[in-house]
Amino acid sequence: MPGGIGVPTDTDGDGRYEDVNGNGREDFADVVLYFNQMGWIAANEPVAAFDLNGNGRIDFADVVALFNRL
Ligand SMILES: [Ca+2]
Ligand SMILES: [Ca+2]
Repeated sequence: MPGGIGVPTDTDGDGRYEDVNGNGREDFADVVLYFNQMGWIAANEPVAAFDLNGNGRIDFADVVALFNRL
């Protein structure tokens, strides 16, 4: 993803990519990148893989959900 380090990874095996920037762990940079690339994610990635709160779309609530995991 633009601005990322590597391929996003699923750090806990739940089928969602919490490690958005692909550096191998969940960190604040993932929250920032998710926020900055929300439109890109919605357009280019499978929604289910990045819909962290499970409401069926890529939205700001997912950024909050990601932040709350830290
Ligand atoms: Ca990360
Ligand atoms: Ca969502």
